[in-house]
Amino acid sequence: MRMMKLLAGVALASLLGMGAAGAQTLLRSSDTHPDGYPTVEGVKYFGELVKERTAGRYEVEVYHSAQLGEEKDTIEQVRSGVIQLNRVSMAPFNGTVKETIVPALPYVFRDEEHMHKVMDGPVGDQIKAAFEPAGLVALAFYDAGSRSFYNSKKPIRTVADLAGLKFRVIQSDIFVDMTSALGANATPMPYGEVYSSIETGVIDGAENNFPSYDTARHVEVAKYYSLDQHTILPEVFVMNKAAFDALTPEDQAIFRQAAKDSVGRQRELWTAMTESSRKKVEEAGAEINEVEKQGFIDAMKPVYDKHVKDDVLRKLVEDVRATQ
Ligand code: GTR
Repeated sequence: MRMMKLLAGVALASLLGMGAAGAQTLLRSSDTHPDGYPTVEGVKYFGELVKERTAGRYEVEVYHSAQLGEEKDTIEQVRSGVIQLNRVSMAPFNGTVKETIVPALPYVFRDEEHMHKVMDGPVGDQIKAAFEPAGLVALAFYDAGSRSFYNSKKPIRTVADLAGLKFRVIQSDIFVDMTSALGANATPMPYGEVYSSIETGVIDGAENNFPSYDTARHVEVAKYYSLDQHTILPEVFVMNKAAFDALTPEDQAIFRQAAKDSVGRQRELWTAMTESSRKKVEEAGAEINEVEKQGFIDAMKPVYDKHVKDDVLRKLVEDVRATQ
């Protein structure tokens, strides 16, 4: 109800062309994370740059903390133009923008530096371009570190330890298949339902990076965090394509450059928060352990066989591997 009211207000404000003080056009962006989270701050910085470089003709407002809804819903909102901008994970796009499958594959990147080289280069450009048929312009990729499993029952050290455990996974078939390939059960569900689902025992745990594990307070209900680091999947910052196409070529260049400039800021904040969140969760009682990683890597072959299923994807995976 609260969300419906908010959305009605948003739609009305767009119709009236209302903006914040002095700005002619107000652009709305969604984020599931709380204020201060590196992705929220990255988009806010983008907004500051856009405002400055367009002499206040455009202003960006970030609706953080899932005020506009869960990621799947806000993706529909930005595709249909109810909101103009959105910062989300790439996992929920795996079914609609097939190129996003590649960075979501388990252990496809050797480390975060490798991921940066790939996503800042031609492979990243090809993945960005693939968003256009879905009605979106991908403006930037932001860091999200690596995702690992955490649960309320026990430390996971080998693949065998996962047997029978139930995990919430992000909403993507790849994550479901990855978890099944490891012998555990996967339930895709919205991020906002994870805490209570672990608390009530509907699931045993979930998978995420340290800043999400920390800010969503999942550490309170699942204290065993096992560093299997199955994916190093970046986030994506998108804009509704019709809204982007309506900009003058000069403004389009300003938007693209501002997004590019926000990446450095987001990455710095990300590195700092990964460290501070890790400390915070340890203080809150998290037990963090290493895993026997090769076993996890070896178990992933069926995920590649099933999802890397055409020449475009096969070539992209080869290009990722060949990136030094
Ligand atoms: C976080 C990501 C969010 C959201 C969340 C999830 O790491 O930043 O955008 O996708 O994971 O698991 O739903």
